[in-house]
Amino acid sequence: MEYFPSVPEVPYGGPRSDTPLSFRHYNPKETILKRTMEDHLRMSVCFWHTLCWNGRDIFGEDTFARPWLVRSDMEGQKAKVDAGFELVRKLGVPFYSFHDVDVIPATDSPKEYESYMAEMTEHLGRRMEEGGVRLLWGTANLFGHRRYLHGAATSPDPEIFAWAAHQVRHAMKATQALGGENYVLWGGREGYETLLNTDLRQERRQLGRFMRLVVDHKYALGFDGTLLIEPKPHEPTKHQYDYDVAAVHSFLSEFGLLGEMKVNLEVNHATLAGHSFHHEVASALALDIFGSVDANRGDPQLGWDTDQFPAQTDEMTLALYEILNHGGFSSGGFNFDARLRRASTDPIDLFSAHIMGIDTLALALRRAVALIEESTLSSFVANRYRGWSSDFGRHALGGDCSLADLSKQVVESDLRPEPESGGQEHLELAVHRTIYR
Ligand code: XUL
Ligand code: CO
Repeated sequence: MEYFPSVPEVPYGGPRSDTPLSFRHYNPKETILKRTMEDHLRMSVCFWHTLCWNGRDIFGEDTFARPWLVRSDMEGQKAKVDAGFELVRKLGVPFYSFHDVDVIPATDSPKEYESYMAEMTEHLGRRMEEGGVRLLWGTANLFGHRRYLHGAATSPDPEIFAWAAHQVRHAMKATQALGGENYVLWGGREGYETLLNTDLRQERRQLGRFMRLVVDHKYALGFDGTLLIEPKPHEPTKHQYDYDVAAVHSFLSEFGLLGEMKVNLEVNHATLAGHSFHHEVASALALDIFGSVDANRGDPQLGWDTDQFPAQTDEMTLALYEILNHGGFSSGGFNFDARLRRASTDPIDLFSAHIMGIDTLALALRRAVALIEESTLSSFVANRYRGWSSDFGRHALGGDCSLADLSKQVVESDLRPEPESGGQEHLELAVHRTIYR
């Protein structure tokens, strides 16, 4: 069955294309900086919001009436997956990503869960082979079921901790069988609602133990993908332990997990943490834990995670500038963990949203490459820190000098350094001219 019969495969039409369902900037096989656009961006359709959400919110009922959501049994789940692969194929995107419960019927039985996962893994594998589609990441949803209302790894009940382990075991097995390049852990309810009932030390210890079990299991299984923690400061909980890149880095280092896990950065999670996305990307790269991206955005007038499809070329250009300067993605990519508005009920809206997101990233890639080639930023930064490669700078930073030695040198050489301009407006002008040329 075809779910989007009126939509053809979306073509690249060039920067002046007026065909609504076409790309202006995304030309997957075009080579830029020695890689194809497809390989630079590694884009992925996310099954969760895109296929599973029916438009329901806390104020109102379902609005989308998706034909693939009519049945919730295994046949219904397969129909949903088939709609997803049709979308992926028509968009010409190389990857998809999914949560375990996005693709299997709901069940409280541990055995049934396991057999559903096995059956669906086979179905997904067939569809991937037919469509030449790859898996960017798999994950287990450890926040939706009511058993997780107090958290999964951080639940006060060890039996719930064990159920979370059960899900991760089978979601990772599916991810491995499907050749997934990453496995994501987002701690949706790993945090607290009130400190009045919470033992922080105990919960952090449980989370550290859980992550260690996950890492050990990865090796036991021989899964060679990257494990990714997805930081988010709050929502649905009041406070999440994986607040932002800095918190995740310190958590990994506290529990001896540095080198074992990286981060999956979501744009609007950075916004919710009070950071720019640029900050989170640059921080993860500087701390050597950058892995992958969930590309979406918030709404300046709404305080919650609206997960809108990306359209902000300037923000994504700066993120891509950082990523390219560090050699680009390895196992990661850009995943559209993004949602339509509830009133966008036409299935065509799903295509418009993805086309806008894909073209935003493609244009941002082109602009980031231009920023690299025109080199105003890189030469400014290199010049700004030039003193640190002089003998004096190297001695101060890494040599065996003491604080008192530095003080003596200041006196002996009668140092009276003059600070130079930070050039912020000069650099902002260069960025603006490159993006809006
Ligand atoms: C929730 C979110 C999740 C994770 C995977 O905000 O971003 O979709 O990406 O569980
Ligand atoms: Co996400």
